[in-house]
Amino acid sequence: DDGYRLWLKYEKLTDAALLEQYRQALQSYCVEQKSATITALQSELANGLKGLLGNDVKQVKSVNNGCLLIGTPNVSPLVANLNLASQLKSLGNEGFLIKTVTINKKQCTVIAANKDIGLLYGVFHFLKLIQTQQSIASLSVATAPKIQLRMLDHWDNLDGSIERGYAGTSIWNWAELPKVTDPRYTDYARANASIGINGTVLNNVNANPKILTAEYLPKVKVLADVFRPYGLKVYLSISFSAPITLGGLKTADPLNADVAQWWKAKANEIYKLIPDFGGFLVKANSEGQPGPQDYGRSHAEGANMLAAALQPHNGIVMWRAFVYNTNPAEDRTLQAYNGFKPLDGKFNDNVLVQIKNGAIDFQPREPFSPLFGAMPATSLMMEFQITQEYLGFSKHLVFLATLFEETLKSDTYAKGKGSTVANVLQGKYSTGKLTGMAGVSNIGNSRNWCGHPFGQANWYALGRLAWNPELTADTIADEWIRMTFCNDNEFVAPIKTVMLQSRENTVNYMTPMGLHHIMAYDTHNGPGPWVDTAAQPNWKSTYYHNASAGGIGFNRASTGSDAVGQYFPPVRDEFEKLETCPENLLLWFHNVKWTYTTKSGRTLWDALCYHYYAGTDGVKAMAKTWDGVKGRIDNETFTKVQALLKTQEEEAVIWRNSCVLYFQTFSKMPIPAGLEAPDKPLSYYKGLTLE
Ligand code: BDP
Repeated sequence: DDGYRLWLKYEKLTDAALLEQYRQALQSYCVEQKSATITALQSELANGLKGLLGNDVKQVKSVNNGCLLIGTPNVSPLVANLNLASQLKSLGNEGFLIKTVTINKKQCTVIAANKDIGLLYGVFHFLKLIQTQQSIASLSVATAPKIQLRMLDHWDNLDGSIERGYAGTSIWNWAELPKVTDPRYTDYARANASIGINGTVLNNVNANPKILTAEYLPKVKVLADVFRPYGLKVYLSISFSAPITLGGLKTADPLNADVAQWWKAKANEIYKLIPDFGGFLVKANSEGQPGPQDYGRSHAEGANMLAAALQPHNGIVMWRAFVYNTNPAEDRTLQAYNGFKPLDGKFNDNVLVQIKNGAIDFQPREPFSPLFGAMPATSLMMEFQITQEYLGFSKHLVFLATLFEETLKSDTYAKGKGSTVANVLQGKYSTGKLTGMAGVSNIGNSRNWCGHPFGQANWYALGRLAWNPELTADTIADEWIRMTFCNDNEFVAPIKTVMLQSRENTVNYMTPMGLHHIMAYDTHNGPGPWVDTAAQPNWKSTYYHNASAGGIGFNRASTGSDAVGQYFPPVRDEFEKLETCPENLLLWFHNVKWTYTTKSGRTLWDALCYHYYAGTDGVKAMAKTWDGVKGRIDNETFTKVQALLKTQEEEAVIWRNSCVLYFQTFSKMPIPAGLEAPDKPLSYYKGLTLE
C-alpha cells in the first residue's frame, strides 16, 4: 500500500458475519436530487460501498428494505415526508442527520441535511461507520460543525517549493494549470470533505504577489472549480504591498484612496472568475513582510481596508497575529498580545484575527496564547501547525492531536472557570460573528501526501477538531487507525498507545520542562541549544534558555518579563509561582536553579536528564511495539514506518545527548547514575547536521 488513498481505503471487510449484516442493511440507495455535490456523493458512496462490501449497491427510485435514502427535505419528497424539519433546524448549512427510519413499513436509513454539502458530509460519516465496523442497525446521529471556517493553510510557493514542507513539492502544478487538471486535486478535495475541512489557502503567507495576476487567477479558478462540489472554498495569501508591486502605485497605505480602489478592483476581478472565493490570509509587518505599519497605520486599518474590498462579495480576511520585533529587550512572547489586544473591537465584521496556538511559534510544547479570550469584541481563529517544522519534520512519528487537544482544553478563565480555548474558538465569549481553525498543511506531492505515513493522522486530526474541538485525541486516533490500517484490535490498541504517547516522547527528547526554541538555526532540523549567533537576537537559542551556572529558563514571572500578566487570574497566579507552575512549563516561565527540588524530589538537573532519557526510551518503546505488529498490516507501510522509527530513535538520541551535554557545561553536575552516558563529546554533536 503506497498510502495514496489516505484514510479512505474502503477495503473489503474480512469479517463474514459483519459483512452479511451490512449487506442486509444496505441493499440499495436512493437520491432524488441532482447537483455537482450530489454527483460527488454518489461516486463516493458507490465506490466506498463497493470496496467495503465487495458488491455494487444499486441506486433505486423507490425505497425498499435496506435502502439508504439521501436528501434534503426541500428537494426530496421522500425525505420531506419524514418530518425531520425540527431536527434539521439546528444543523445549519453543513450539519446532517443519519437515522434508522421506517418508510412504508420498510426498514431504511436516511441521511438528511439542509444543503447538499451536509449530505456529502453525512455520506462520509456513514462510510466511516462501516470502515470502523460500527453497528448501523439503529442509528441516530445528528452533528454540525462547531466552527465555521475549517481551513488548511498551504505554505506553498509558486515555484513549487513549500516553506517548512517535508513531503515533496507542492501539489499545485502551476505550470500545467489552467489547462491540465491533475486528478489528485479531486482526491485532495475528497479527503478534506471527508473530515469537514471547508477552506484552503493555496499559497504561502510569505506571499508572492504574482498569485493575484491575470496569469495566476485563471489557474486558481480551475482549482476552485474542482473543489466546489466538495464544499471546499479557495482563499489566497496576499502581499500587502501588491498595489505597488503589481499595480504600479507609489504606496500601499491602506488609507490611500487609490490603494483601496486597487484592492476593490482586484477583488472584483477575482470574484468574476470565482464567485464563491473565500478571501485573503495576511501576514503583515511580520518577519519582513510589508504591512500597514509601514505607513504608520494599524493592523486593524490594514485589515479593514481589505475587508471592505471583499465585503460586497461576502469574502473574509484572516489577519495573522504572528508579529514580533527584533528588540531583544521586549520578550517575544509578549508582542502579539501587546500588538493586538488594544485593537479589540476595531476590526470589521468580516475580519478574523488568526492566532498561533502558543505565543512563540509551534514549539513541541507551549502554553496557550494569552490572546485567546482576551479580545471579546473580535472574531478570533486558531492557527495550528500540522507540518512538523519543530517536531522532526516527516521523519518523526508525532501524533499532534494530543498537542491540539492540550491547547483546546486549556482554561483561559476569560469568563471564569471553563472558558477553554475550545469555547473561545466557538465564539462563546465574543461579539465577533466568525469562528475558525486553520492548520498549516503537511501535504506535498509525495505519493502518500504527507511523507510519514503517520503524518496523515495529523491532517485528519485537524479536520476532526475543527469540526468538533471537544473531540479527544483518543477518539481521533482510534478512527484514523481503523480507517487507515485495519480494525484488528491487536493492532489498534498498541498503535493507539504509540500515537497517544508520541508527542510527549518528542517533548521529552527535544524540549522538556518548558524549554523551547533550542533547535538548529534556520533549518529547525535537530538540536541547537548552543545557537548564539543569529540574524536577530530573538532567534538565538540562548535567548530562550538562559542557561548559566545559576540555572536555566526564561523568567516571565512578574519579576521578569511579566508574560504571566497577560493571562487571566487564576492562570496568571498559577504560572507566576514556582510551586504552582506546571512542571511541563516550568522553564517557559521561570529561571530555575539547577539544584531546585522538583515534585519528583529530584533536583532540576536530574529531572531534566530523566526527561531527556524518558524521551529516547519512549521512542525505543514505540519501535518495539511497531516491530510487534508485523504481519498485521501491509508490508510496504510496515517497513517504511519501521525504518522511520529507526531514524527517529537515532535523532532522539542526538537531541538528548546534545542537550544534556550542552546544559551540563552550565550545571556542572553529573548525569544521574544509571543513565547511559553519551558516547560522543559535545563537540561532535555541535558539528552534526541532520539530513
Ligand atoms: C515560522 C516559520 C516561517 C514562517 C513563519 C510564519 O519558521 O518559515 O514563515 O513561522 O508563520 O514558523 O509566518
